[in-house]
Amino acid sequence: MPVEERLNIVTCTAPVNIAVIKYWGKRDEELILPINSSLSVTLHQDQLKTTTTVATSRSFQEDRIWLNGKEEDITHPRLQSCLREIRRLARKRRNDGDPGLNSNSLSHRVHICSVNNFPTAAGLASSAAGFACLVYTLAQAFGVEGELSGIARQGSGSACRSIYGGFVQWIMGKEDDGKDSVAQQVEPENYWPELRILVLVASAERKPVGSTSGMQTSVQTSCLLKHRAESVVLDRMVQMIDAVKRKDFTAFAELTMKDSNQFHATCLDTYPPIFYLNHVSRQVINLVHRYNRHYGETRVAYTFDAGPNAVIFTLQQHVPEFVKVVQHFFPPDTNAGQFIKGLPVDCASLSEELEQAIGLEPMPKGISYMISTKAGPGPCIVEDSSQHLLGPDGLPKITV
Ligand code: 2P0
Repeated sequence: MPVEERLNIVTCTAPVNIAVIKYWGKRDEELILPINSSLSVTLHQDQLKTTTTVATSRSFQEDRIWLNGKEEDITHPRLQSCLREIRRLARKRRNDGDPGLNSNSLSHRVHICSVNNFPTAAGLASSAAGFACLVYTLAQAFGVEGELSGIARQGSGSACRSIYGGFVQWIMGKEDDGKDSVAQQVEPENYWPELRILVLVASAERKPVGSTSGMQTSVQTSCLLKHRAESVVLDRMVQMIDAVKRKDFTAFAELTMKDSNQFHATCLDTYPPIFYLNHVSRQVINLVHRYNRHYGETRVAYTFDAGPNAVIFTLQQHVPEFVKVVQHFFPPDTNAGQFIKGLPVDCASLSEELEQAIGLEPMPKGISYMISTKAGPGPCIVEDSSQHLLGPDGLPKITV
């Protein structure tokens, strides 16, 4: 029998998410249990996504994985946690006598191939989309249903929030075994259609300190982080969920900015300190506050993760003018490609009054490009079999 007839193959996509109440710090490194709850917005997969193909076959000798065209080490402990948990659930289903389960594949080895449609080095939370996609696709391949965020969490903490679309909270949980540390959808992706998101890519450099080791040092040394986890985040989660449910942009925006600032303050309070923001990030922060002050209302918000890129939240009606402002104060490199990627942005003019009110010195090429997007859905199955990343021989169609 040719190999392709014995190949069980499935392809799925999963989104990036951006936290507005940040996760930073673990109480259990192995299970990836956080010291505080967090909340994020899932970004639309039309702009940013991971695609993963999983194939199982009796003919495969060993589990293998290729990331962005390059074979990687499958023995990575976090990868192994996800594979082990999915296989455990599949076995449980078989033992419970589920007739719908393709139990053959249980003893088969897997080949996994995954690509991002955005640069990994741009610091756009590729591990969140990556592990969410891995777990979701493995679940399809092994016929596992039900709660998957607790498994994605064991790949990368923030990945549990990419299992759902829209507005998502990761409840920290209380149990030592992590069973109650799962993500839940707060509202779906179409709940607040006017909300727009702009990713301002400030630098394509890799971040100096990775999140995993950075948060470890913060937990060990920062008393501000301890205070944040014990006394700040609980109230903020309640307020943020309330702001989302009421579509109160002012409340949403102010909490988002304050939480980003406190996260970066805990990084500075870490010893030795961690700096994720750079001069471009600080210019974006100033620009947003001056823009809001000019209008006497909060029209735009920023948030920054473990890198210098800004993620901007605003309402649809303010996008054209704010984009114009960004282009004015960060004049693009005219030799580089398109400056605005993603959802189309209408043209707008910049008044002299607004330009003067902001009054910053322009920073040429400070931002290399921006991605215009909105909230989007959770992981999806790709039905078109021509999209599989693995060929009929179970090997990647494209390698680098
Ligand atoms: C977040 N970040 O809530 C925060 C804000 C970065 C800043 O989650 O060790 O890659 O894999 O659990 O999930 C980045 O941390 O860390 C992160 P691990 P992860 O999105």
